[in-house]
Amino acid sequence: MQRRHFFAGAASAVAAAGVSRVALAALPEAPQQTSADTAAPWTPPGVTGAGRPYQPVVTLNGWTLPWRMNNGVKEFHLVAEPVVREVAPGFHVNMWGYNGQSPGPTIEVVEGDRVRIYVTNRLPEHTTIHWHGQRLPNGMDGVGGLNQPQIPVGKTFVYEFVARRPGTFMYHPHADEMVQMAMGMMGFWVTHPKQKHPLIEDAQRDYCFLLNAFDVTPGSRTPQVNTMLDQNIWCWNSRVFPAISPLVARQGERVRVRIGNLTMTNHPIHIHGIEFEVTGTDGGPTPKGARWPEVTTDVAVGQMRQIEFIADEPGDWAMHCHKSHHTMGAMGHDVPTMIGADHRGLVGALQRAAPDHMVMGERGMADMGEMQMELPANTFPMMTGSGPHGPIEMGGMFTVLKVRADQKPGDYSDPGPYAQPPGTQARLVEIASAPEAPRAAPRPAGQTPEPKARARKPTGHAHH
Ligand SMILES: [Cu+2]
Repeated sequence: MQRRHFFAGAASAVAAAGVSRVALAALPEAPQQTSADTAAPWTPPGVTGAGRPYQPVVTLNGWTLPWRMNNGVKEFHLVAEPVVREVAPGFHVNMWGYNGQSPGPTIEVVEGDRVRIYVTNRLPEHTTIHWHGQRLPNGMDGVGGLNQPQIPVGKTFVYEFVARRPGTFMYHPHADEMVQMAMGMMGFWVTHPKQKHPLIEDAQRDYCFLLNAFDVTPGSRTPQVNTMLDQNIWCWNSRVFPAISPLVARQGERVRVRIGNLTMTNHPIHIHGIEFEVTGTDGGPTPKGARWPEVTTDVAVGQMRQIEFIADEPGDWAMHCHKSHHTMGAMGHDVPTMIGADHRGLVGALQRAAPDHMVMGERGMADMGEMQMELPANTFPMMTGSGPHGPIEMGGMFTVLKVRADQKPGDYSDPGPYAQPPGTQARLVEIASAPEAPRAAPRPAGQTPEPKARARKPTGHAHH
């Protein structure tokens, strides 16, 4: 219900009315998703168990768009529209997306499929869709102005092409891109191989998500669309930890994770506990001789990486972007570093002048993980999430890979915290008194002068 409140008054109401019910009746249904939970993998109608031609993908905190078959063509219907996305429980952001959500639903097809996609524009401005990475006729590539006229407000365009190569792709507008992507318009596309492919292994779990980011001023609900790099909400599929679903696997399974980056900066994606290989990109499957073991892979802007590993180590393994600012919620970037500052005696005076003043950061920022600080309404805290051993102090591009021996095949439910075998956890060491660590002898005062930094400019002028 909430998603209708946004922009309800003006443009979108007009836009929605512009698409007549009669015209839409001939089109495939445009299913809507209101939940931000991870949906179960979608099975085509009439297909059961082993009859399914592929292992379906699971979109983290997303869903797969159902299609209908029309004379041998798979028909889809995307509706570009304003949505309200639950980025974390209690934190809602006004976005633009598709069929009720940002990101839009994942499109999942098989190599060789003829695909027809209707795109209805219920945004307050024109749009298009570009099918990133696909081989297709030039007129289907979706760059507004170059390949096609823009899709006007209230109108429906149709795209049609054959999914010519298997792989990992995405879709997004190529119209007012800076605004439309900053507002959350994007989606995933997976094309499964038609038959056994020498470079594509069978995986028992196949996850996908997009890296995206927003700049939402604390207390507000609509992203700042002109921000280039200083976003404060770092998401996987428009969700932040602890609201990102875990990746679950049964011990010994081959797990594939497909990741696409539609932010304005790169993200080194790191998984603990296993080694993986990059088995494909948006350019196709990676030749076997060009694969090597990694625990972190950088996903640059506009790139997709498909990684695979055997989940052979049971446990709860962190999986996150390795840029530490990207595993945090909204923070004031202008907060001075207070480590080592002694606030004693200052608090009373400061609070008389500014009753809300709070002393923080003099021991580091970890206290933020458990601080019950009053925040403006609809504001995501800087550090959050807790585990069986306390606050996790993360808040953005972070989730957990959960590997269990007893997880049922095909069961994606969260098995809860990992029960570590007794004696296998780092523990407190009880010692009577800490032994002095050997230290370098202090330098006698005045004996060795501090070296002066000396830099020479190319002009030859020396600077001290
Ligand atoms: Cu990052």
